[in-house]
Amino acid sequence: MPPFVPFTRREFLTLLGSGTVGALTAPLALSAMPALSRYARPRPTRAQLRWQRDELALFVHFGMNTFTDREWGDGTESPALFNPLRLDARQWARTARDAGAKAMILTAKHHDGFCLWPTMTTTHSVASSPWRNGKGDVVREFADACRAEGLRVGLYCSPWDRNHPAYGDSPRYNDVYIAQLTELFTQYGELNEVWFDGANGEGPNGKRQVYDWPRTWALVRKLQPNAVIFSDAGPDVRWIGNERGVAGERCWSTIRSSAVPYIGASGDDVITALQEGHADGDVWRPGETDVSIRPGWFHHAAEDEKVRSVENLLQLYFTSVGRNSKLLLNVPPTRDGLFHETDVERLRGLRAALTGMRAQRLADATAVGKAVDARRSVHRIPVRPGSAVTVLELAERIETGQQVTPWEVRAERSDGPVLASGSTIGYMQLRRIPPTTVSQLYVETVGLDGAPVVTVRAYAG
Ligand code: FUL
Repeated sequence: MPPFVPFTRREFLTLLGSGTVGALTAPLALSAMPALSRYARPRPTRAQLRWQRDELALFVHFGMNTFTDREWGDGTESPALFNPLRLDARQWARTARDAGAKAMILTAKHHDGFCLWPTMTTTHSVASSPWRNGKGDVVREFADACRAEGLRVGLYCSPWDRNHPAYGDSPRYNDVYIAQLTELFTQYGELNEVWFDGANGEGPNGKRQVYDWPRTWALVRKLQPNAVIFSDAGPDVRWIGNERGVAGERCWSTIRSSAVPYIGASGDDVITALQEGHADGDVWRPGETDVSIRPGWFHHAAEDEKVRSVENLLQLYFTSVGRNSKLLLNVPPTRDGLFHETDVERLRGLRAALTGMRAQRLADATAVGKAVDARRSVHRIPVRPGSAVTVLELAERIETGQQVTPWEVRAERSDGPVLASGSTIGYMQLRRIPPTTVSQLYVETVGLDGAPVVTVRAYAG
């Protein structure tokens, strides 16, 4: 956890003076200062903050399935099939950077057990393939390319392994898995995220593998202390509960850890908890929205006409980043080892659409707001004349936790028409509204323990 730093008086006065009009000319009573209990709430670590501020990361599903045209290999595939003749990880990284992504996560090993790096733990790897005469290392090329383009590096190494003979012999396979992760955590520089799913099956001995998550997480902490750990049960970042690209309309970064007690926990209550989190959650565990740009996670030529449109990608951004989540957008390389040109073009379009929207900013203000009572405050935000507002953006200063519930934006006055409302804000809330010409926005927020710092922006894009 970062050290506890309450507002200094100077910081408080700066906030009072920034951005809002009128509302702050009346001094905010000191009694409306955030109650101290606010600081007992969970807050993000530095790694979690950095992760969230990246907003967009690309997921790269690449491996044996790319060559067999499958989504889940069974582990019997011959390494001879793996030969991405034009593989160029710099093309992936440049595309990601140009799309505005700040990080990428590669499937170092998927469920079929084929390792994209020359591991010592099995011969089922790139070392047994014809690619680069068995001297290649996709993880190395990926990590180098990310760093060359200024991207952070993440890895996904599937625990479910349908090839390894030790799978199902739990202690023995757990040693193998730890050895694989140790290679990945020690040979490829700093990682910002390690991605785990709970996929689980039986080994050749007919027994179900029992994973050792405490040992696995301890290894990450020891070897990659700046990485966040993703899984449905966290501990740092939680799955958002679906692969459709949609976070809960209500979405807390805090969650009751008991609601998703272990990786692979299932049931409607678990999914609701993942989607929405809890206002009174005991841990800070923001949601990550993983979704593919195509129907499948791996590239299939038959899906080349089914790449999401720019408008659809923008919608995903609104329902993930714009709902206090982070977007992990999967873009699968082809058998050549390159992102397909259609995917590249759509990503460029997404970037252009977001940049275009943000360039047409009509309002921008950050403040505590004027206290109406201990928890309720109002912010009056001036809007530049000339264009109609079509998008509203609200943000909390999440360094000190997530506070706002609920909020409402009205046009012009406290009794003006409601333009948007919701129950959470968090890192960011984005809302499209019907084009509305206004001279000021009237924003009302209620904090859990006191008056939170809120940024309000409006766009005409
Ligand atoms: C799941 C896997 O089963 C899918 O194949 C894919 O990798 C997805 C991101 O995670 O657990």
